[in-house]
Amino acid sequence: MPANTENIESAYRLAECRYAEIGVDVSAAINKLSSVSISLHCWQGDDVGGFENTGQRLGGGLAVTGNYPGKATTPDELRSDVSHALSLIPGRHRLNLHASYGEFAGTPVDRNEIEPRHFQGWIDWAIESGLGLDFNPTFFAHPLANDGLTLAHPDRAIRDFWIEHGVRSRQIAAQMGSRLKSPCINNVWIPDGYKDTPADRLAPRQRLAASLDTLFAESFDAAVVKDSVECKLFGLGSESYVVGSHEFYLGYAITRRKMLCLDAGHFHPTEVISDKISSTLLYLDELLLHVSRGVRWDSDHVVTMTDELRAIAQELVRGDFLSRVHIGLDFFDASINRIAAWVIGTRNTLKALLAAMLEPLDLLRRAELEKDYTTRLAWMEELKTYPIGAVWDFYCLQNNVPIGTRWMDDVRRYEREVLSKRK
Ligand code: RNT
Ligand code: ZN
Repeated sequence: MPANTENIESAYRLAECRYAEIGVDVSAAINKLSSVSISLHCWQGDDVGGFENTGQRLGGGLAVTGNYPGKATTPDELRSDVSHALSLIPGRHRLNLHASYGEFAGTPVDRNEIEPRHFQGWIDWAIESGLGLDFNPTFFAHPLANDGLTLAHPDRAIRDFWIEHGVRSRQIAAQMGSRLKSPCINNVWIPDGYKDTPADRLAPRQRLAASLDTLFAESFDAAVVKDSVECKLFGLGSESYVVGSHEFYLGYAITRRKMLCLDAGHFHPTEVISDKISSTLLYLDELLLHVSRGVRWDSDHVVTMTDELRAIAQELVRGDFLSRVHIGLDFFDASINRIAAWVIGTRNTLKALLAAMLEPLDLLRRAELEKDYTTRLAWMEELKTYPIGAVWDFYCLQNNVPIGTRWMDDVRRYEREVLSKRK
């Protein structure tokens, strides 16, 4: 049977009946899904390269592997690639930019010199495309970050350089938020740490807290910019100690009323962020998620439909947290078509949210309260093969984006016509 409009609609009607039987309103779920915006990370499009053109290595414990042809090398190419990816994803979303993606027109502009005007092209394009923007200061891929320390550096002049970068980044984020009339989340992640066992674990953390307090001193309306801080367990070259650990930033975010960013790839391999959402939201107003996938030593594989992705989505829906949790993506894979990577990761994230929105919550909660864990388990397992795909296909149809893997036809055409012509 072909996946034409008629068949997709009738599969949807059947699915609607199956869900209605267990008290789930499918059209309400679809409505809810359409209100979720995912922030696509610009850096999947060019292997975290940016447009400073200084020839600086990536560093900061980040590594991108693969040499798939056709990566974006200019802001216009990256915008065109993001637009292409967005055209294959249902819903209205956002773009998450790094400071190193400014438009510097060939003149070197150091990190402590960036200004809103260097991001005017992105702002104009976002207005035109109806997208929100998010932002990140870039504390890596720079000579003053090559020894693996930035805001926690023992040298005051180097700390001040990076503080100034953070201050300017917030001003740029504020400009984005006010021009786009949608708060811009400015997320601070720094690579600071040590490869081997430190002699002093305390002083770098004291310096980091002080640097952050200076960086955040200027106050902005939460309607234009929201600050977030991202923790990490370890990185390449910071295996033994990371200054900005989970405890560090949890404490910082609670006492300074900042948003905490939980990256799914930044914890021990059996530790999951899905279990941290309900706890941290008891003490924080909002969270930012970096939806990613850790694989062994890497924290940034393309997001697939894992148990953890589904659990994250379930937490957001079950706890009614969608208005307090901002969903960003964070992965970089240079071994596959980069646009496909965005499409796969974003569609999966939306699909996982849809699956969570289709849960018969009353039924599951009742079983749990009645200590009927047998029923709870039986239903949780059964739901995994409920007709989620039929609802997803219908949602794609409704949103005028390709059904199933048909989006691959568009990606292949774009690859032939655009990507393969790039040097
Ligand atoms: C690094 C953090 C951070 C980066 C981006 C590029 O481990 O996850 O979010 O991935 O800033
Ligand atoms: Zn991250």
